[in-house]
Order: sequence, then structure tokens, then C-alpha cells
Amino acid sequence: MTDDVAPTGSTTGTGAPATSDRNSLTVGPDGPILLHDHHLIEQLAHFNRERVPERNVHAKGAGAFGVFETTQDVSVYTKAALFQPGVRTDMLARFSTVAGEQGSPDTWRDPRGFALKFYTSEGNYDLVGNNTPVFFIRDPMKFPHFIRSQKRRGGSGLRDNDMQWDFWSLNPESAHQVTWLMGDRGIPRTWRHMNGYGSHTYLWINAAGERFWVKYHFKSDQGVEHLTQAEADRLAGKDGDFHRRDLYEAIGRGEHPSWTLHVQVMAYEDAKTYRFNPFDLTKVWPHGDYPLIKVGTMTLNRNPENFFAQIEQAAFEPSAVVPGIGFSPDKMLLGRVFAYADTHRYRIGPNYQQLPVNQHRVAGATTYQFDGPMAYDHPGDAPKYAPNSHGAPYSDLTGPVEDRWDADGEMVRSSYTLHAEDDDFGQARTMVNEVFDDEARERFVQNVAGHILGGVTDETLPRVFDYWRNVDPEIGRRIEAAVVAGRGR
Ligand code: HDE
Repeated sequence: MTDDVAPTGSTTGTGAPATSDRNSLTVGPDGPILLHDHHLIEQLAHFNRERVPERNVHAKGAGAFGVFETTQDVSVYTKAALFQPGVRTDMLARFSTVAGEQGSPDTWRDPRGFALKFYTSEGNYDLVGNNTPVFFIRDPMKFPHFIRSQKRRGGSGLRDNDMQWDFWSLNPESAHQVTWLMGDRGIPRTWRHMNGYGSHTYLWINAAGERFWVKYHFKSDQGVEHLTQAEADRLAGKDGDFHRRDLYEAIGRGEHPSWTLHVQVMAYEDAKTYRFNPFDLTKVWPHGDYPLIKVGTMTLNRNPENFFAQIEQAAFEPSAVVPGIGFSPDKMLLGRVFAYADTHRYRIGPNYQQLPVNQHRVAGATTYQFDGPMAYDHPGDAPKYAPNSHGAPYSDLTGPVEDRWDADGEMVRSSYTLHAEDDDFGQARTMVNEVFDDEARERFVQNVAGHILGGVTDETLPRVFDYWRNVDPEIGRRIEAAVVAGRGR
């Protein structure tokens, strides 16, 4: 009985009718496969090349398209086109965990990536933040070490809580972020029920060239809800894609999640004397010092048509800024400004910005980047050099740049200059004692103790108890008691 299914109309990669997607070409029905069955070879060879390297952090995630609308007038602070009153800008958001690989569960305890790409009239603006306003470290030199302590041991290939607590307790500046991580915000109920933050301090410049320091806060209009550790553990086994499924199905039902953007604004001159180092990524600016100023609303209303093309290949980069927005002396931000485009060139290819999901929307733009693998856009025979006498535009600004800040001093390697109230534990103490209520504090103690009981060794343990006693003596006592009790069971 031969297969009598007519060719179903698929094609080869070159567009010619494919003879079969089900049977290889052989000599007689049971004979050898023929080398010139190029359709078979093309199918197998392309299959071997279907994956690109996963993101080495934030590998597990998903996202959606939407729109950002500026509903307030903040032009006194920035001239950026997307932040002018009434302007609506198409955008893409991607949410993710940090340490887990692509197949890891969405509900592991971890910060969540909150990556935004705005396709503005002045070029793409990417704001690549997290669902926490702070981070574990304040110098990019530590980042590879930090991430490796979160991932897998070199020998066993297993994750190891002792590695994590060894790193954290040897880097006390991590205390504020670890307190966030071990609190309720460490496992959002869904991505729709978490806030997003730019985390770093950025620079805004208005039309008069005046400069301001800003921090971004995307407040979930759905509210903030969390999963308990027990709920998260159960979901990790039952549905590893719980958050991805929730976002996709909510948008599919027409339930479009939204976030209201607020910023904190600090006068340029205040940075020098503020009580905290305003560029220290392990610190927040208390809202009492710099209240939230409303800007607009981001709404996600369209699922990707193709996950790989539009989410796996999406390239978010802190270096993608537009006029009216700049960087700050935050060392972590400056490290990231290099690292992301570098990782995209490796992970996706040098022409990643030509992919539709990464392409800017600026008509007639001229860049002096040419050729390279998989070049798709091309400027015909336009000059490939500048200046030129054939009318191709080029830039030649000299003198002070508008997104500048003052810097001087000898070349050093050092930790941050400390401001009046700078230390590693104070803001974690404030969170534990003033932000958490009694129930949240008890959940926090149990989360920390549970994580410590998950493998921290006797060698590391004393330093971990000291770490928490430095945050707050009472919370340190409670954590130690919970660990001792847990060990006794
Ligand atoms: Fe990342 N980070 N990061 N990160 N990060 C990446 O870029 C890096 C940091 C964040 O959905 C990578 O495309 C360095 C802070 C998000 O595609 C990589 C440092 C914050 C995403 C990288 C940091 C983030 C990434 C890996 C220390 C919050 C996912 C894949 C200086 C403010 C974006 C990639 C997406 C991804 C480097 C620290 C957020 C390796 C060097 C702080 C949301 O380039």
C-alpha cells in the first residue's frame, strides 16, 4: 500500500514545490537514500541550526507588543519625543527570570526582567529594567561572578544555595536586593501583577539643555500580587510556563495589562550632596525625598505572531537611547551600555538590528554600518564613507555633548564614594522594619530560612547569620532560630 497523499503544496527553502515532507528518496521502496535528496538534506541540516544561543541570563521569558501613551506634560524635564504630551509610541515588552535556563520554571524565586523597547520617531529607546528598583551589586566587574554563583557548580552541574549565600555574604551591598528577593516580590503571581523599574538613575535633558536625574517606576494597574513559596513550588512542577501562559491568554481574552509610568526627578546639582549616592544601584531614592511624578501609560495589547522571530530574537539594549535621554555615572549602567549590544552580536549576529522586531522606525535614516553576515537592508550605491561630496548625511558635532555630566579626579579602582547615609544594610533594614507588615515579615523569615536550609554549609552559615544581624538584630535572630529549628526537624 503506497502513500497516495497528493503533494500538500509545501516548498523547498528555495520556493520550489517539495515532492514530499514524509518520505525520503530511495532506490526502490526499501533501497538506500540518495545523496541528491536535497530536500531531506535541507530539512535535516536546517533542523540542526534552528537554535540560537539562549540569553545567558534572562533566558526564560516571554513578551507582547503594545503602546505607550504620554498623558502628562513632563516636557519641562525632557525633550524626548516619546515623552511629549499625547504622543503614542508602539512598543515591545519582555518579562523573564534571571538565572534559570530556557526550560526552567517561570515561578522560581528570582528578580523578573522588565525589558521595554519603544519604537519612537527618533529611534528605538530601550529601557531594560527589572521588577525591583535595586540590584545585588554596584560594580559590573562583579557581574559574571554574581551570575555564576546563581547558576551551576562546575563539578556537579547542579545549582547550589551555598554558592549563592557565599557570594551574597561576601558582598554585603547585596543585602537590599536579597531582602527584596526573599520577600513577597520575589515571586510575582503573574507578570501582570508586578511593577517594573528602570532601576538605574538616568539623565533627562529638556529642550533648553537643562539636565535632570531620573528614576523610572512602572506601577502595575492590575495591582501587585505574589505567590507563596509553596504555591510557586507546586506550579513549578505543574506548569513551568505559568507566567508565559497567563500573559498570552490574558491578551488573547482581550484583557490588556497596563502599567502607569511615574518618574522621580532630582535636580542635577542635588546629586553631589544627596544623603545617598544617587548613582548607587543598590539604593532607592526615598519617595519622601523625590515624590513620584506621573508620565503616562503602557498597555500590552498584541501577542507575538511568532515566538522565536519576535521574542527569542528581540534585542533589548540600554545603549539604545534617544535625544533627551542619557546615561548616568552608575557604573552598572555604563557596563550594561557595552554588554547588551555585544551579546546580541554574538547571540543573533552583527546585523541583529535589521530584524523586523529590532528595526527602528525612522524613515530615511543613514547609518555608516554596511555589509556583514545576513545583511538585508542596504543603501544601494550610497557613499560608504563620510564626509563625502555625494550628499549622504553625516554628523560632526564638536564641543560639549548635551547628555554630559561632570567628572574629574585621578584614575582609580575603588568602591563607591560614600554619601552621608550610605551603607550596605540601612535600606534593607527599612524594608524589613517599615515596608513589610507582620505577616510579610514572617513569610520573609521562612523564605530565607528555607533557602538556607536548602544546602548552606556550616562553613558559610555564620557569615550568613552575621549578614542578617547587620540588616537587623531581631530579624537575624529570627532567621537563625528558624534555621536551627529546621535543622532539628
Ligand atoms: Fe542584564 N544582561 N546585565 N541586567 N538584563 C542581559 O543581555 C548585564 C542587569 C536585564 O528580555 C544580557 O540580551 C550586565 C541589571 C534584563 O532580552 C546580558 C550587567 C538589570 C535582561 C546582560 C547586568 C538587568 C538582561 C543577557 C551588570 C536591571 C533581559 C542576554 C553590569 C536593571 C532582556 C541579553 C531581554 C539581559 C548583561 C545587570 C536586566 C548578558 C553586564 C542591573 C531585563 O548582556
